[in-house]
Amino acid sequence: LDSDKVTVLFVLGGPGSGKGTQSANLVQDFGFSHLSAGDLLRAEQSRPGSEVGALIRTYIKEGQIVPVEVTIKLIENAIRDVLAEKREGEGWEDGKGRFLIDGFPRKMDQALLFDAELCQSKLVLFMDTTEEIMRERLLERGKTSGREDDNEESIKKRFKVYKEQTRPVIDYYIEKGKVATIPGSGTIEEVHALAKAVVVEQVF
Ligand code: UP5
Ligand code: MG
Repeated sequence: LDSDKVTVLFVLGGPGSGKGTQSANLVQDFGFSHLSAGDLLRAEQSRPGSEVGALIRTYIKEGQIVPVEVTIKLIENAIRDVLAEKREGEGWEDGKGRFLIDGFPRKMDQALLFDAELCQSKLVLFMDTTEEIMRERLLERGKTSGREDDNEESIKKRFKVYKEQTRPVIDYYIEKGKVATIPGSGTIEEVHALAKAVVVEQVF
């Protein structure tokens, strides 16, 4: 990807930290294209004829991270689809594609591959809150979400994988000076205001 034409922000944080919610808010504010790695995987899982659907399902239920080749391909395709569509139509005012990638990279191999083969992200928004709050939110959502991983057992596994595999990715980007930590325990509106201010200050 041509980094003059594409700006990528990652949105990271634990399960239920508000990545999806705040990404949607930032799309409203700034017109990013929002790509949720989890949503792309869930869509691929239920696509008839998918060769990796069954594999994705097992990984998600177990809270494990789907092999990097699968996920990075889905993200790359989604980015290319958006770029192709924008070029045909009106496009962005300055010709730049701006992407918010939520829930990825969540393991070091993903981060290294994306940085080396696709592009360097401009900023990482780290949604920071406590495990207690995240658990409460996920169990509440689980009453209606239909997500196969919104149950006590899967949530426990997701937290473990987050601590062991995703925190090191956040630390890696902290070392590169790319991380803005957003306190994520307040109301959706409060967290939104904090996230919006960071993007205004550091991206535009
Ligand atoms: N909510 C949000 N903010 C709130 C607030 N401030 N106050 C009160 N409530 C708030 O929010 C979760 C819930 O909390 C919602 O009901 C929301 O209304 C409420 P959400 O914004 O959805 O949080 P998010 O961080 O997006 O939580 P999510 O459950 O999506 O996080 P995960 O990281 O667990 O899920 P994801 O979809 O990214 O990944 C799922 C699985 O896919 C992974 O476990 C893994 O198995 C697989 N995966 C990969 O293998 N590779 C990848 O690269 C990505 C995913
Ligand atoms: Mg999400």
